[in-house]
Amino acid sequence: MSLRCVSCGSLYPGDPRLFRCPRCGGLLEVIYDKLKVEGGVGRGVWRYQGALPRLSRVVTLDEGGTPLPRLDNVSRKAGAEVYGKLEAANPTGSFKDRGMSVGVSVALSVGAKIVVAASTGNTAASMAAYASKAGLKPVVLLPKGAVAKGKLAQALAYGAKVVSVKGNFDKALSIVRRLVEEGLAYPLNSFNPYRLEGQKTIAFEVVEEIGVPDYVVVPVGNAGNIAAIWKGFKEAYSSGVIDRMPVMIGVQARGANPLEEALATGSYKPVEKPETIATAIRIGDPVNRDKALKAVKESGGTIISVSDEEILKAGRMLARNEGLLVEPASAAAVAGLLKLARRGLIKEGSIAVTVLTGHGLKDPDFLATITGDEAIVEVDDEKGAARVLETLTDTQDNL
Ligand code: AN7
Repeated sequence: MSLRCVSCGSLYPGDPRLFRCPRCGGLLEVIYDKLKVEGGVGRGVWRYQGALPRLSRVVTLDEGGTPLPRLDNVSRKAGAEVYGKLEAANPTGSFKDRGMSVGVSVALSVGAKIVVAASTGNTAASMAAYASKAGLKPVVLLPKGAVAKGKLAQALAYGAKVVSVKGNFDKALSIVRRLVEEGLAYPLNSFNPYRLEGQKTIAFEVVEEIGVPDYVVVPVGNAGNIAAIWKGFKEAYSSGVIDRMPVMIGVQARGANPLEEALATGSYKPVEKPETIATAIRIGDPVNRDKALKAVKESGGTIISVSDEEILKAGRMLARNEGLLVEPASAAAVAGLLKLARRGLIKEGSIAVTVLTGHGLKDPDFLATITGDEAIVEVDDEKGAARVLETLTDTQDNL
């Protein structure tokens, strides 16, 4: 196992404490001498252990192996066959668990005692859960007042020390970088290339279940996941498991869209004050931008953005018409796909996978926004309840 710089191509031994290329400062990725992508035994992330770091002790909560239902209404609207990769089905309710299983195992292997991450919420909840299982102390740096309530409650419940940073996620991440440079803790943000290894298994699972889709649509925040999934497809291709590649579509929130802008203008500039209801992807300076931009360019894809209103609409549609409760960042993926379809950019009858990254229950404020108060009716007795049903049968043909 080695590390390769994605910017200058330099190669290094697989040192789990190397987070930047010593030559050019670029991001690193894990490469293997012997790569085996075919599924092994069981289900979930470690089914693909031939394509993951070999570790003496693996910390797992049986993450991965998530469902991939067909989204009938979204499909009709998009004029394509659309599936949703239900990452809410992971142990802490988001795709981060795939990465944390690998990342926390690596932390153990280097003898770390404290693990640290900046987070918009899901990384915090996930790292806290895996650290508690591993007997490590989790410390999370969260942007003050900008994390969905369920995620904060999760991180605290799993026993994390929460450091509330006056500022946004990007500031919290720059603090983590300095703490790590001082050797105070082992980092599990996605600049740690080992974490992304777990997340690439999303690609392997999709391939095993439905083959190679035409499009994979991924919400983009710090831009690690879209890069990880693309790496998964590339590895499946290079090992001969698949013979074609999907187009990668990244979706950012309108108020936090530095990568959409970078593609459109050809030059990268962070968004100083990112704003969106999708707090998970309220990130103005994505650390994995080089990997993500490379992934979408190589795949012939793009990065677009959607407004908060489009996110709300997609979230409501997923709940009301598909029976799926997802958080705003995940709804953004579906909003993005529908936007491209409206512009005629999704081929008729093609196959698309939307990565539904996190559970709706994590964000009660979002749930309140997509729920109408009129749905609750107070009654005193059976008669009152019967009247409610009668009004429904009057107005709709329910029976
Ligand atoms: C539900 O938890 O960055 O582009 O600190 O929680 O890989 O960052 C979360 C990101 C999409 C974006 N959907 O993934 C964090 C954090 C959900 C997320 C993303 C996140 P990346």
